[in-house]
Amino acid sequence: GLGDEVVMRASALARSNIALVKYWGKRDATLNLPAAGSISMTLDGLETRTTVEFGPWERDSVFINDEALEGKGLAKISKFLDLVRPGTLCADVRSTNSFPTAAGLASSASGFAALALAASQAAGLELTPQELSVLARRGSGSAARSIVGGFAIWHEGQKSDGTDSFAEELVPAEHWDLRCVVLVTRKGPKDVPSTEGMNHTMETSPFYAEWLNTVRRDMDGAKEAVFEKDFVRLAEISEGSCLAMHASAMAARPAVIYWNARTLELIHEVRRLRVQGKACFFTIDAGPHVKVFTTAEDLDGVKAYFQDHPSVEDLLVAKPGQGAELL
Ligand code: 2P0
Repeated sequence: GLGDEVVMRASALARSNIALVKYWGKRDATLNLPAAGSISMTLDGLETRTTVEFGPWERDSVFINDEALEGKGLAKISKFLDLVRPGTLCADVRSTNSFPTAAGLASSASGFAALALAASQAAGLELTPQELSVLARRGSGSAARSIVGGFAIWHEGQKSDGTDSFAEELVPAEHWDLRCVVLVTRKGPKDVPSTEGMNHTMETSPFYAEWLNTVRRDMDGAKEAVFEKDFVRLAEISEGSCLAMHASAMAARPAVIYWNARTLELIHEVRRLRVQGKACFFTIDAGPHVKVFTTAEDLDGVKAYFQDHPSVEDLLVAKPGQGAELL
């Protein structure tokens, strides 16, 4: 009867994350199963808020920062929504990012994590945290990690159905007061999308198998470094993982080169700053921006060093953040 009607609507918040041991390649592109595990820190303040409502409409509509999504972007969300959609209902999705899209920070991690939580809740599903991470993974691999707060490990998993490839919290945000200083090097042309970049690397790079070997070696060390708050060890492993990932991409044919001249300049600056005694290391994702990890103690020094640097267009600071939450 009328009294039974429920509003199929929910809102969720999720934060972006940055990998310390990188994800670069899929063993199953349909289920988004990674070729290896990865480890990340969830970022406070870099947030996506998403509201999903299901209703008897003709088609899904999606607005990101008040702009209607069309074409391939919309098709990707619709396909994702099919995983939780009640019957033939369609969805109205409204999503906003707290961070500038032009900063070149991945919004797919926070975006699909928030969408997975809001859409599953709106559909009346009660998923466990693991199931939620598996669902977010179907949207974007790195989104599996944004379900979790603090420091996350995304398990490679063994099964072909993907049910054991989810992220879980290694330690909560409060465990280690690290800071991530994002150095934006430019607001320029679009990069090769990471899905494309990793598939192409996997298919053509002579270094791809060796890249995977580095991940398998780095996972345990990074885990221990996080548990023990061993900054020097995490710095070595994380920079090594980043450079090995980029080396494998650069060796693809044709090459996938995400860096610009400023990226390389800033890599050297981080190394100089470290020689001067500041706790810092860099990491770089599928774009030209440089993320500098440091301690709460050395944050001011690192910020001051890069604030007015000619290779830095913009600078953002994040600390460890919480996992995805309902609003
Ligand atoms: C990471 N990146 O571990 C790596 C390092 C970028 C470089 O995860 O194809 O958007 O949607 O699963 O998660 C970005 O890739 O790729 C990413 P899909 P995703 O953070």
